[in-house]
Amino acid sequence: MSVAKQTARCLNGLKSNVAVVLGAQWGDEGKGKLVDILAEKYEYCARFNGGANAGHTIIANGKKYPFHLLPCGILYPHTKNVLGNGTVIHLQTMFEELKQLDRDHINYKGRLLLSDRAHLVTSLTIAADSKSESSSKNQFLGTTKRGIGPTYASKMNRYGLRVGDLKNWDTFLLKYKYLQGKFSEQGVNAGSEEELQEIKLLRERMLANNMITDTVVLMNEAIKQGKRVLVEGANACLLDIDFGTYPYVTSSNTSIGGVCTGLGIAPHHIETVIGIVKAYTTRVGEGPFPTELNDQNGEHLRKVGHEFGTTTGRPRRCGWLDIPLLRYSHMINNYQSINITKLDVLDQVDEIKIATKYTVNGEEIHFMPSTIEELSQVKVEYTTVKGWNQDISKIRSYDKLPQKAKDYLSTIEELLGVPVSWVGTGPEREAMVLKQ
Ligand code: 2SA
Ligand code: GDP
Ligand code: MG
Repeated sequence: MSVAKQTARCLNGLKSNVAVVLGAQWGDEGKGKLVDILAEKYEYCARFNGGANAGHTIIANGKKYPFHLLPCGILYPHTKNVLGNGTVIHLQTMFEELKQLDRDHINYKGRLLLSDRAHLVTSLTIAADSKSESSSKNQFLGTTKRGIGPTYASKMNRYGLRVGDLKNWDTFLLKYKYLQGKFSEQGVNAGSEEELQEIKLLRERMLANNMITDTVVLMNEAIKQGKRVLVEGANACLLDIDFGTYPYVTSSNTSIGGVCTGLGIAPHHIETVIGIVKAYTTRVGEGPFPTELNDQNGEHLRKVGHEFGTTTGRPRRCGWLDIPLLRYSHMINNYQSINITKLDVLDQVDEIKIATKYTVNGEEIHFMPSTIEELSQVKVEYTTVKGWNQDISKIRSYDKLPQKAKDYLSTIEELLGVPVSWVGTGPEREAMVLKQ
């Protein structure tokens, strides 16, 4: 297939064999919604990173599903849903989420598969996260306190607990106790017989339902057989442990490289990478944010966009769209196209600003600098575009969008050099416009 045809075929993710959906900013762009929409056409939906820190919201059939661990393809009965080796799983949270599926009579038997290489989040790593965030000796990062950092740290330290360890309860017990000792050395005294009993019961359910498997083989066999695989990123590029605003980041590779290491699939299998870009910018937790609005405009975006954490309920910080940040994000992930989400949140904004340039001492810098000290020194230059002052939340086709909204989208395309494929006009599954 020619490169031109390949690109056109893979632009919006509807026809590619392996497509990846990634957050392009600081998270909460609306990844869950596009994953849910695309999953209708895919056989597999796989998470490669993160854990229950993520909050991916789907609004479908009049119901709201705020998923933290379950892949967003799970609502379709034909899909298989995978938590890959790069994820960190708190079993109690996962089974709690499954209760909503039970209530809605969504059968997930045989459709939820956990990598035997994925790591387990326990009360030990959760307690360590909370302790680190509340100690005055530590830098406060504003984590979700879901145990993510300490679980990945235990993995790197090579004493983590893996899902596969659950296959043999005696082995698991030994490893759990060993981990308890390790955390106790760090002054974290957690873990309990009660938790062990909880895990034991959940383990039995998982083994009875063949939920634990070698997902590396599963994914590669699926791809070899031409089955369609949709990959769901959690968190986002600027929260990546390597490429994000370190140390104000999460502890996984949230960007394209994480797909390969977090699922065990080779890069050349990936046909489409779609970046999810909110029509403005938000971030939750600490860390630099060059286009942040600490004024009425920021309040307006938070209120109209319901910008509160899906996992913790924390108010999200809001600001204008930031092109230098997105250019950097695009350099890392090489998006074939982007999905602009929450365009409707700008409906009543008279003048919309877009950050076009960062300068330091009058000199333009083209990308996000690598240190937060440098980032805090950047001056941001903006361009202003007129708002459309019209309710677009019921619009379902690109042609019907107001001209000024189309102009906003074209300005983003030109400044970023990436086509827009999808446009979100409201939170519901149906409120998505296909542009190309
Ligand atoms: P962690 O818990 O160790 O991953 O936190 C480290 C940083 O990563 C940020 N982070 C997030 N940012 C946006 N959304 C996330 N998910 C939730 C949501 C957040 C919530 O969907 O709204 O409910 O508060 C998420 N998860 C992690 C976090 O804020 C830290 O800056
Ligand atoms: P994710 O973590 O990237 O999946 O995003 P979250 O679910 O944390 O946050 C996105 C929020 O915006 C959710 O409440 C979604 O229901 C909502 N949402 C997604 N797309 C749109 C959209 O186009 N318009 C509006 N108004 N809300 C949206
Ligand atoms: Mg979220």
